[in-house]
Amino acid sequence: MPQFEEGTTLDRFIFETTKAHSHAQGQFATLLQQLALAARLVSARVNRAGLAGILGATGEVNVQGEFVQKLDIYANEAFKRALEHPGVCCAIVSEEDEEPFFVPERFRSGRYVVCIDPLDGSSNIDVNATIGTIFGVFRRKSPEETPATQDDILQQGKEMVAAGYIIYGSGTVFVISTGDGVHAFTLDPSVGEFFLSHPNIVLEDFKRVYSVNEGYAAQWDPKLRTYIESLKDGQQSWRARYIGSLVADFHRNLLKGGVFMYPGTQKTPQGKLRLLYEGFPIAFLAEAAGGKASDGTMDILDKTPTSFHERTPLFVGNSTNVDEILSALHNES
Ligand code: AHM
Ligand code: MG
Repeated sequence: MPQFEEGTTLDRFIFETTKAHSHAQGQFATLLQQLALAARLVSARVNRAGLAGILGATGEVNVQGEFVQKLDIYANEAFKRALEHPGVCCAIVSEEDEEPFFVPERFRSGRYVVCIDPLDGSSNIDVNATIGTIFGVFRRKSPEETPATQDDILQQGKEMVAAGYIIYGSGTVFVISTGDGVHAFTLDPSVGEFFLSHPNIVLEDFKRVYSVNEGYAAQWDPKLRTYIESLKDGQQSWRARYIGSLVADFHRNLLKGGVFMYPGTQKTPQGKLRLLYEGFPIAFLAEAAGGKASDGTMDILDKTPTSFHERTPLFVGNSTNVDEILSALHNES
């Protein structure tokens, strides 16, 4: 793995990194560059949102039955358009689309499958809080230039070859791992280029910070409730941080330490987050940064989805933090 200095452009990073991967060739590099292009488009639109009068709901609901904001639609289209034509991608699973989007016949059906949440945390758009795009990339199983199949998409998390997110906050940051470490690139909007700002991110050791929506505590497994209550004894200086935007909450913990949880509840035993385009990419990044991600029973990346929009509970962060939660959940006393 080549070493990179702060200030390296994302383009150069992509070029050097994909050279080092035997599976890469040109398609993988182009795929990552196209993701970065769509990220720049979405970032510009997010920054202009208030001015352009595009805030507010369209009145439609998405396949999850949730309110769709106009920016969700823009982001979904931007990523699909960027990925459909260069001949590098065969299928895209998006949170916004019930069925996978298969690259149309007029374009070459390339080697990769992209699973994406184009605009995560969209309930935060109207309050100007941080939102993000989450993506995971698989290599297809079927031959290139044939129509992609369901088996190309429903792969075990471990099969992912890259994952990342783009965070649209006080700045726009592109966080990526191709398996060798996690690197963050910050967009300089004046030149439209991402520059390496956080090379080789490693999750901090055990940290007394937790991120979870405690509003659902009455619905949790009592063992989790007992564990979270035990953190509040006033002796251990635990802090809570939660905005309700997975990218923002995870990014904070990635850089500053802490553990994120979205457990199942009595009403929703599988929680809320989607495995293919939320759980898998976040777990891939956490592991690449030396951490761990579990659904409470098994490692997230050991899971194999049986449907495109499958949900999963998620506990992710520093390994010691996650292990402590797992022992609390499996404590027999
Ligand atoms: P979304 O994909 O519809 O935006 O929903 C996912 C978001 C995550 O970003 C966040 O972790 C979670 O929903 C917050 O949910 P809750 O409000 O139940 O805590
Ligand atoms: Mg989402």
